[in-house]
Amino acid sequence: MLLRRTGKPALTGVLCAALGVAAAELLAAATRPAAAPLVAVGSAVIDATPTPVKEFAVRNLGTWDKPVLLGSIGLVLILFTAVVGVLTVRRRWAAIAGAALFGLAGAAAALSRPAATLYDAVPSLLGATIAGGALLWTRARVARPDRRTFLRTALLVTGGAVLFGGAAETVKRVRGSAITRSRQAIKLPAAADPAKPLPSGQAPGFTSAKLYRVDTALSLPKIDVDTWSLRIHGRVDKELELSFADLLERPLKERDITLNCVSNEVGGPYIGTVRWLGIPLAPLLAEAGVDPEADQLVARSVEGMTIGTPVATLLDGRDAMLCVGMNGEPLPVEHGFPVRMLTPGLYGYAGSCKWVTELELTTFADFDAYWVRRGWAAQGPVKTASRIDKPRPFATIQAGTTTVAGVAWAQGRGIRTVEVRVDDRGWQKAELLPVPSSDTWVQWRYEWKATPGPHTLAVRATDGTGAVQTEQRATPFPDGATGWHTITATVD
Ligand SMILES: Nc1nc2c(c(=O)[nH]1)N[C@H]1C(S)=C(S)[C@@H](COP(=O)(O)O)O[C@H]1N2
Ligand SMILES: [Mo]
Repeated sequence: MLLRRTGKPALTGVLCAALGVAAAELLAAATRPAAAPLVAVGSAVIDATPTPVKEFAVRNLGTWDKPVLLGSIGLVLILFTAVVGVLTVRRRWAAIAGAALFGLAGAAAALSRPAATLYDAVPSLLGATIAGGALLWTRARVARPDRRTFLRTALLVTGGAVLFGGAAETVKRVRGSAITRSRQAIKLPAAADPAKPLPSGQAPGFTSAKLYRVDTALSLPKIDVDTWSLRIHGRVDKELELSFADLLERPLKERDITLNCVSNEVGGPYIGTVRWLGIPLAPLLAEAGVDPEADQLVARSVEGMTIGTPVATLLDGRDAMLCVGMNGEPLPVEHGFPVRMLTPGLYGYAGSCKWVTELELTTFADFDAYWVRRGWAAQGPVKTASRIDKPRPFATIQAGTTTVAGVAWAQGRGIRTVEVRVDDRGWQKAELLPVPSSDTWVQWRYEWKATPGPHTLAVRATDGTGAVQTEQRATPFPDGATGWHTITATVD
């Protein structure tokens, strides 16, 4: 009974909201993608999410974190608009109040985005006006007992929503494929300073075609290379502004470098080695003339991420660069197309801003970057770590000699030794496979004479300075996980 009385108005509320959202999405897609309300609300929620919840999401949802977030927002939206639909039957003002709340939330979210302009409120406000108008228009029809009228009304609103939504989707598609085409058309010059050929004797997987992805971008920034530019400013003698073509005129460097995320748990997957092509940063900074007092370089991306890197790490001779290529191709969109920063030896959040458009020279005292404001360490040097990849945790393996294998990393310092421990027997040296430089992980292997029964395997690395990886367990927050990766396996 209750369901019958509330079902129709609830559905109508949801449909009218869908119509408004679709209209707002269409206007934004056609004029300013950054103003699209759904992504704006999602991004605002991400920014406001407390660090422990974010950590939990990255840990337990992996790359599903974004679909789960959008799904949850959708669910809240459906519940809210269903209630507004039901209230509207009784009171006309419920439609107006509901729509206003709805529009203001979207507008506030859009305006809270780092690169927002006043216009960004417009799509949400327009969408809310349409949703509110539709609610008032359907109000009398929904109240009537006859089924035909309701059906016709619902179909009309649904049709409008599908039409607007479809058009918005098409506009986004067209823009996306234009970016894909312009990316494919880019001819990257050969590196003046090419990567050394990889030393022979590596196992498969030393470098890979794909890299893990971690970022806060709910929709990938679609950047037009022809209008993109990089501004180097702040505490410099001379501001520089470079186009993509300007960058490509400079000598390029190609390197195999391991990148990893500070959020990676011990044994976790957020690490990978790929071949990067980029413009060395130190000469650019020399050209701009960095104020000796400026100890922080803040990289800003088009969607408003800020990543702060110690200037000293960019000038100490390591291969810090502005990358334009990955694995012989222009950067993939999800890895920062057209240009990202890369600072070997620092976790991604502290040195590798994707979709970068600004480099500002400042100080750590004057500016806290995005993750620092959320409690993460201001500087993010990579900690020495190691991982067992084979056998897999809880695997059942055959008795006899079996190869235990994995990786170890301490970018910049390099890995001197890796040791494996089986149960409580002592540490045994593993064999290290060759590496091109200290900026990549090292593959290791250990021949284990596996005897029947359950076994516990642990690994630890010693870096190039002689420091042994600590056993002390630490969570990823605030400056990177520590502890020995330990797995159990059963031998038949
Ligand atoms: N613009 C932007 N750059 C970013 C991030 C981001 O959220 N936005 N995340 C950083 C983090 S935390 C990491 S670990 C690396 C991941 O780079 P990848 O996704 O190319 O592997 O990008 C860094 N650069
Ligand atoms: Mo990260």
